[in-house]
Amino acid sequence: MQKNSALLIIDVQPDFCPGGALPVPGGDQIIPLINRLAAGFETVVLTQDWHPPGHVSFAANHPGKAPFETVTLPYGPQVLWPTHCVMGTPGAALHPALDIPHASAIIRKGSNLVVDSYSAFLEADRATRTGLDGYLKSRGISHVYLAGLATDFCVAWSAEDARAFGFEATIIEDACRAIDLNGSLAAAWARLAAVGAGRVGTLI
Ligand code: VGL
Ligand code: ZN
Repeated sequence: MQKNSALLIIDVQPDFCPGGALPVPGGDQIIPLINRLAAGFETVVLTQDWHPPGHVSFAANHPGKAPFETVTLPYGPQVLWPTHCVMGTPGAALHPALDIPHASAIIRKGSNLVVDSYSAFLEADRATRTGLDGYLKSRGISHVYLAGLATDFCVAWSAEDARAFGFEATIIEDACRAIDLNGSLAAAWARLAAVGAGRVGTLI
């Protein structure tokens, strides 16, 4: 892969895999492909969804609400999720089957008690940056390839923000899996097409 390209691996964590707290169907199946893809990139960044126990995105913190309902928060609509990726727990670790020793950065997101962060670049208030844009730009990266979980939430939001920050963005579809909640996957692909994000089956 060209030197100006980076692979961004989103939220490949046990809690998003079968047996985890918020399992994405087939979430673990993408790991061998991700390991092979990563070997072809000099710059690889991993993200971890990383929430405090009292996080605003957890249904358990909204009395009377159930997982997968939507509420309105000061920054907009928020899907309520089962409690997942609690910072420091085994479900929030990088998945142990990931084998990417040369990955150069790990971004943890969603640590603010009252703001979610699907995107690897910007929190859901759409204002607070994780710093990833600067990290990539300072290393001369202009094209971001994306893989991981879930296609229609954290991967899609990260790709949209990558475009907003001026990067080319390409989602590697075979290296992602979706939650697909009430049509969220089709909606995500439509938004991604609208911002000029690319979509490939696999690169290898
Ligand atoms: C994610 C729901 C809640 C994701 C994270 O990684 O796509 N989805 N938190
Ligand atoms: Zn989360």
